[in-house]
Amino acid sequence: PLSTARPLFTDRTKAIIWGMQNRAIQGMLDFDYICRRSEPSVVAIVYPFTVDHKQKYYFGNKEVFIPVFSDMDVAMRKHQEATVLVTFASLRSAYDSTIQAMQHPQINTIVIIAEGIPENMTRKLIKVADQRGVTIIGPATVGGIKPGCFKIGNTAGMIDNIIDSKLYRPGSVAYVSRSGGMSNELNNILSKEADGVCEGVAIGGDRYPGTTFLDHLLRFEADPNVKMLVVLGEVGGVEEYHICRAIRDKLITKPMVAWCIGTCSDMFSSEVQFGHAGSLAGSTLEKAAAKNAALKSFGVTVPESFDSLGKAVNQVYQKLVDQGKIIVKEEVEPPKVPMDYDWARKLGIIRKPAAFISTICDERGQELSYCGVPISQVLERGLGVGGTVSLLWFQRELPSWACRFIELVLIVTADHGPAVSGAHNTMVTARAGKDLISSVVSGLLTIGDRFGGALDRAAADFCAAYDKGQHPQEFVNEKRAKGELIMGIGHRVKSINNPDSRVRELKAYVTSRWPAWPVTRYALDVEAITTRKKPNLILNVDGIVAAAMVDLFRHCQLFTQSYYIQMGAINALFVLGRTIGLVGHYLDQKRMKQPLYRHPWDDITYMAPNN
Ligand code: Q5B
Repeated sequence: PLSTARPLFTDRTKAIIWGMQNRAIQGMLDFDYICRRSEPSVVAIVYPFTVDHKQKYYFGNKEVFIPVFSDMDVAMRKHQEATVLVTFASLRSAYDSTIQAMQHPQINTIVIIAEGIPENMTRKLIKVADQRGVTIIGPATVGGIKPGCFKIGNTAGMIDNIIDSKLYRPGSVAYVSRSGGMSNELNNILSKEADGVCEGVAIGGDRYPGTTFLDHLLRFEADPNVKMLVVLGEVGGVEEYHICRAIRDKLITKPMVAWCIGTCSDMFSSEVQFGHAGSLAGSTLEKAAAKNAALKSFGVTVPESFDSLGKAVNQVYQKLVDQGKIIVKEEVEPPKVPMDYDWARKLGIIRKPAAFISTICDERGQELSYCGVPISQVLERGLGVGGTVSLLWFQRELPSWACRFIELVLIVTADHGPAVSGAHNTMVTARAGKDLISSVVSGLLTIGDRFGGALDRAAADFCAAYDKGQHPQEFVNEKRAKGELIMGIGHRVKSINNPDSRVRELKAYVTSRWPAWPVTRYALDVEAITTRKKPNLILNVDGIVAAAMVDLFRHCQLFTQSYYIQMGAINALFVLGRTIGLVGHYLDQKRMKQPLYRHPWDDITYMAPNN
């Protein structure tokens, strides 16, 4: 039995919340603020799956920090002012955490939100609670609300709903219901048809609620601020008959309006289970219509249907006003709760320039998309890595011959042995004990004009010379006159006598499959001249890719190629391809547990400076 001597909630009630329920907690603090509470109602959070820390919330426009404890006992010890525990623990952990909370005499009220707790466990909880004088609201409840004092968790929804239903200040009507949704309905009805809610409790939808309708009605009967009672019952259980008995025994004397929902259950030939575990009529007695009739016979105002509940409330309320039992108070405006930025943006009432703009990828919806193409389509249509690169780099779906070329480039540039600058650096870094990213990055950092990074400049030079109709010989002469190396020409080990098979493959692909390849042709003409000077001045892998990419860009007529060249998009192909090899070299060194590398002295010429 619930004590009627003390109110469950006051404007100084402090609670501990079990569970990282940020939205619910912020909702409670917003409610506190519009009720003009001097301090937030939440003093601590218990969450076993974290380390102790502080979590930031708002109280009005001030930031407040609420401590989070992994151990409930510590939270209780440090916050002995807390008398209420609102537990969002799952149906699996709610039992243990409630039992643990009841070991602390400071806690006099526990609200259990979880649905689906086995009935035998709930009954054990109720027994322990009775022994210890603890009031349990729930399980399977949203909680309850006492305007001006305390709001349990998510009760009454968002702040605009709370303001609409005038829950920031007490009215004269107290209600009991089973569900959160129906409580919301009542909050609204009572604010329109009466002067609003004094207190409302949703006892929860289970067959064995921790406290019953009658428990709370007796509390409301004892509360001088409550002038009338509303009961919103439902099909299933015999709770409403207990109310009838209390009225008969004059334990409840305040005017009451009641309605049991689920009267349509009579229209079904078999038993119907409504939403709640407890809303199943085990006998005719438990049917909504029977309970409505019983309540009516005990003098309760029972409307014809739920639709006329508001009207019934209004009639009883008006009578109390006319009798002078309710003095209508002047309305006071609640303080404004600053709106959360995210919410305001969702409502479309504020705008702010975005810090970033992204035009290639969107992961916000149900399906990730690359430049507007859903990832499932990328896979289904076999766009491959080439197609993915074309979408994410060039914002277009390039033709299949172009995508295939990109893939060929990635394959042939993936590696060129351990001796090249990038692989060497990666291996040395790996052997120095560094991680994958550091090792790969140290290799990538060697990419430049001399090694693997000549593509963009080669593309720009071949293209400019071709466009101005410069003869390849003139181009070579001009470069020589300026003392500049021709980008994309020359190789350390490859030559016309030791041809680079990678270049041969790419050349074969371009010349046999592409609709047109004039810049590639131009680069090959340049090679014919430079190799006459020295056999290693071949069109190298950077050079063939660069020239072919200009042809590809031009033929696709999709973008200004110079723009991509300036941005480094062609070098990016080598970077991407070679990353595959660098990862391979890193893994290779680690796999073989290679020790720290130290360069041998006999491979270094030490020369003292001549003084
Ligand atoms: N000479 C690549 O040089 C290399 C000349 C030239 C006119 C040229 C050199 C070069 C341009 C940049 C370029 C990409 C440094 C190369 C790559 C990826 C790789 C790497 C791998 C992989 C090689 C000797 C004589 C000198 C020079 C003249 C040389 N290049 N003249 N235009 N381009 N090329 N980089 O062998 O008269 O004796 O003074 O900078 O395209 O990095 O596998 O290793 O996949 O990992 O060291 O393929 O060509 O020749 O500099 O000693 O020059 O030839 O002026 O003439 P070398 P050098 P002279 S692909």
